[in-house]
Amino acid sequence: MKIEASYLTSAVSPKGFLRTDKPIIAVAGKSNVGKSSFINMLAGRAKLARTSNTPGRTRMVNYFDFGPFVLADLPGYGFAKAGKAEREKWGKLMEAFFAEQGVAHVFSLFDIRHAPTKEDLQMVKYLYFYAIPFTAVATKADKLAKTRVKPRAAELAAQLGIAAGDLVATSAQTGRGKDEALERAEQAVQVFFEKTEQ
Ligand SMILES: Nc1nc2c(ncn2[C@@H]2O[C@H](COP(=O)(O)OP(=O)(O)OP(=O)(O)O)[C@@H](O)[C@H]2O)c(=O)[nH]1
Ligand SMILES: [Mg+2]
Repeated sequence: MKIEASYLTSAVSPKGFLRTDKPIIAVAGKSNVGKSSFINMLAGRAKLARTSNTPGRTRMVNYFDFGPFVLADLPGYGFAKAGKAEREKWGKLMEAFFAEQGVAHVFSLFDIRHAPTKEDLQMVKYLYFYAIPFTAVATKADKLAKTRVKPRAAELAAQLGIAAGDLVATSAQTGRGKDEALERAEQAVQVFFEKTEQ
């Protein structure tokens, strides 16, 4: 799939949510896990989504057009420095997002090096509870020795309570997992249109 991605718009509140006929695929995960870098990898463009060493950089929903679908870069959860008010604001924004946007699919990101946090597990529970189809993505695979990636990915899938086949190991540095993730997105687009045609 040849990708021509471009920035669309950002939303700091539900008023700003994008109205589109295209399927929306959301990218979720804790702060600093590599959501924006993952989007840039899929786009084949280094600076489409803003990345940062400072966790909590993306505070709004950023939308990117990917041709057949729209990717939504979600603000990260588990940002240690966020105060209570900020966390509540984030929670409300996310609830509204999932309630109103009718997402076709979610890429749920986890750092391959770490055991899932309480919030990571909550995210997976949430996706199951609302029956939102998702693909788990293990980011920063380049930080492990090559031979460690597959066994660690399988272990992480088990920790998340999902099938090993539903987890893709990626690296924004090497491009590992890019094609597999794009295939997942393509499948999600197909399913979305099959559903809307019924
Ligand atoms: N080595 C390596 N570093 C990565 C990878 N993906 C992201 N990073 C680094 O991790 C840091 C955070 O990446 P971002 O893409 O900004 O993370 P994010 O999830 O969008 O963060 P927030 O927007 O703050 O929630 C940056 O320093 C990236 O360069 C990867 O695959 N490999
Ligand atoms: Mg980001």
